[in-house]
Amino acid sequence: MDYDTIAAVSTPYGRGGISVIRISGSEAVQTADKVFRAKSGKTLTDAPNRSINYGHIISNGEVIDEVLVSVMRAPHTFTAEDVVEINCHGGLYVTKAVLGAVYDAGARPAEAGEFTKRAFLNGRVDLTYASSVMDMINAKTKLQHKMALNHLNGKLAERIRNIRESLMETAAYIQASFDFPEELDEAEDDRIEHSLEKALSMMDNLLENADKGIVAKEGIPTVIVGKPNVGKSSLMNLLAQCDRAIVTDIPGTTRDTIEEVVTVGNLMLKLTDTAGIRETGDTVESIGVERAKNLAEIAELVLFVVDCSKPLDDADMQIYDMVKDKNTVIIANKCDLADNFELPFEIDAIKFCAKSGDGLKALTDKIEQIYISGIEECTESDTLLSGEREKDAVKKARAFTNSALTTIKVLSSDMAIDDIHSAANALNLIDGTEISDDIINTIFETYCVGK
Ligand SMILES: Nc1nc2c(ncn2[C@@H]2O[C@H](COP(=O)(O)OP(=O)(O)OP(=O)(O)O)[C@@H](O)[C@H]2O)c(=O)[nH]1
Ligand SMILES: [Mg+2]
Repeated sequence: MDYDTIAAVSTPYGRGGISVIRISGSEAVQTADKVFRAKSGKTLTDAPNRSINYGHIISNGEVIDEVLVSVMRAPHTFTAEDVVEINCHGGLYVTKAVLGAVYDAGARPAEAGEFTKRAFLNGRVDLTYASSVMDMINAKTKLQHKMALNHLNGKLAERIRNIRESLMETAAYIQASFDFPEELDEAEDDRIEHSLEKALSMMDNLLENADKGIVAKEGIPTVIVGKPNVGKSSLMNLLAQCDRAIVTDIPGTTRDTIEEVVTVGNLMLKLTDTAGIRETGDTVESIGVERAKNLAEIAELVLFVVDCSKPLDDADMQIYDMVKDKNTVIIANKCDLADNFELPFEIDAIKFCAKSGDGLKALTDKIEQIYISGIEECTESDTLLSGEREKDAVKKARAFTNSALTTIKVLSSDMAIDDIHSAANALNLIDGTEISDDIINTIFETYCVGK
């Protein structure tokens, strides 16, 4: 399909050695020719495919920069369109000036993710690839990198394709036995059931591990709880590596919840600092305390902080009772103020000092021990669904397949065809092209401009 010609800076804005300005579309080469003067005197239109050309960018008769320009012709390019990439100097002014010249020459500013969207719309990549490009760019941990790479390599797409093909073959088989009953053996009903059951089990396998994939991508929902003044916000700041939450020696400093995504070893945590849990007459603080309790209930991981320099009291024990049956790590904070201490918990505590960071390695090891083996095994051997959208699609497909199976068992196989088709269509939402513009736009909206 022919789209208009778009351009954007594909490298981060700011000072850098070089900036890359990418132009894509049917007029990409001609547009670049309007601003480029090659040292050789040749135009880019005459330049060989996949060549790098040295010269200058000229705007209104003035030389703006000395550049290298690559010419890549359709269809074997990132977008499957003609693509020109201008490597100019990486200063803010010069980058903007070159981009401005390209716009003046007729290109339109690219929207966020528009290059990848074109790659998808032009059929060069499927949706699992397109939606993983940003995961690759955003990857902060080894696990996220591995997941994104698996998707880029097409492993998820392949699994989805296998399930869909198996469903479509089954539907075709049923249709044939309906159209030509004399040519097919009725005993083949078993085969149909077996093949649907196999599709179901492949989907179950994807769903079983979906949450691990989502957690690895979005961060483990984690909450820091404890009494006031034990050092919860100090722990938050230590993990966030910045002064995210206010820390004072006044109990009750934090009254609302504070969220930050942090990296701990090879994992990412969606971390929430909360108000210290205590009985309080202060209306605002008591709302904060309620929030803390609710979060402790729903969090996947709890970091329970106590001040080990003071004897523990009933309030500590009440919080302990609230969280002891969850994935809880107990942090014996302020160990710098305690010569020795004993804690009355059945779970081992980590000796910690949020002020100096002592104990951070032990805390990282502990959290990795809880999560990483499970997630790593999955990413190593398998392909994980990494988003709610994908998970919902498999769930839908599973429900249709299940209903088809019931229909075959209770009624007859030809009545199950519609459900089998619906199951296959639901899987299109993951990798296919038959999805609505709304969904496509939501996916690419989160992209950065230039990708
Ligand atoms: N000596 C020492 N002081 C600490 C440590 N961690 C925190 N503190 C101090 O303890 C006080 C309370 O710290 P915060 O991090 O605000 O405690 P909090 O649990 O968030 O308190 P609330 O928000 O009131 O619930 C501050 O004065 C911190 O500097 C530590 O490991 N050692
Ligand atoms: Mg606090």
